[in-house]
Amino acid sequence: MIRALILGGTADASLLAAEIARAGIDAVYSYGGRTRTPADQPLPTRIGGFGGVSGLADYFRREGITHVIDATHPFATEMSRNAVEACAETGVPLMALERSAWVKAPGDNWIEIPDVNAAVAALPKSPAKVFLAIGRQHIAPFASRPEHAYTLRFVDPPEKPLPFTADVIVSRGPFTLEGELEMMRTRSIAWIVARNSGGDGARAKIDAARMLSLPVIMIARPRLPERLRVESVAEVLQWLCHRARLGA
Ligand code: 3Y8
Ligand code: NAP
Repeated sequence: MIRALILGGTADASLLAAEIARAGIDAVYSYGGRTRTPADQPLPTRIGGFGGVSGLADYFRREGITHVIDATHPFATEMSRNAVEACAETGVPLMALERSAWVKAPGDNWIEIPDVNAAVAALPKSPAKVFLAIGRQHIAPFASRPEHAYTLRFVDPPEKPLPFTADVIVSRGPFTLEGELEMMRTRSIAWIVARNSGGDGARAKIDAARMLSLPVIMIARPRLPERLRVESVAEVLQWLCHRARLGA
């Protein structure tokens, strides 16, 4: 009998949860507890960390988890690494649902860099209006460049003072091209800092930047350990059904 754990928190994970619920497969959906009101899921849902690799392995045993699907965001590296280790330790099969990175298209003006610190260094020398579309957790390094006028976008309103003066847009996405164009025009945004998340939920800002001929400082994805991975919900379901036929 299959009992799957979905490590979620993305649009793809929500699509997967809907298909798994429709197929009547026994599964649990897991959020990390990063946002105040995460989207409801059509599956039993747990919220919060497991307590590292050992906590995750204990969870598999306690809950009788037979398969794990890591559908977390490409930048949720700690969760993904823990899943690889806990699955190796317990022998529970792991499949990652990971969308492909965005690829620079004709007309894109990207400055591709490896991490947030390199993004700070890539900012222009003269003061500019910069849209930091990288959430809440990793903005502190930009305090070293106070000469710029920043617009931030968070899922929830900030709970504590920001490390630097900035305008904050509170919105959870997914975002539309029209909405991104409107926001960038009314705020006279001249630079965008983004992570190469891939997928459609955050792609609109990249398309808007191209249309407005704005430079994008694009943070590359961190490396993840080797693991089985697919890019579509259908392939995850095929994997689960194949495993069920094997009596896994
Ligand atoms: C808690 C679940 C859906 C899912 C929506 C996707 C699309 C919009 C793009 C911008 C970039 C950013 C951020 C972003 C995107 C989707 C998807 C995606 C980027 C929710 C969600 C959770 C989170 C966590 C949150 C992070 C933050 C990152 C905002 C739910 C809405 C910037 C990533 O305040 C915080 O602590 C927020 C933390 C991790 C990155 C950061 O470091 O701040 N996502 N985002 C999940 C959990 O608790 O397990 O609340 O319902 C999910 C989504 N975020 O229903 O359609 O699928 O990628 N999320 C980035 O790409 O850089 C926004 O603003 O343009
Ligand atoms: P992270 O840094 O990789 O993980 C830090 C710790 O948070 C993990 O070790 C784990 O705690 C807990 N955790 C993370 N995701 C979890 C999940 N789905 N279920 C249970 N515990 C989880 O994670 P993150 O980058 O902060 O992302 C947190 C969540 O937001 C994930 O669900 C991710 O899919 C979603 N998200 C992240 C981004 C992003 O830019 N990082 C973008 C969109 C959505 P323990 O070690 O205690 O188990």
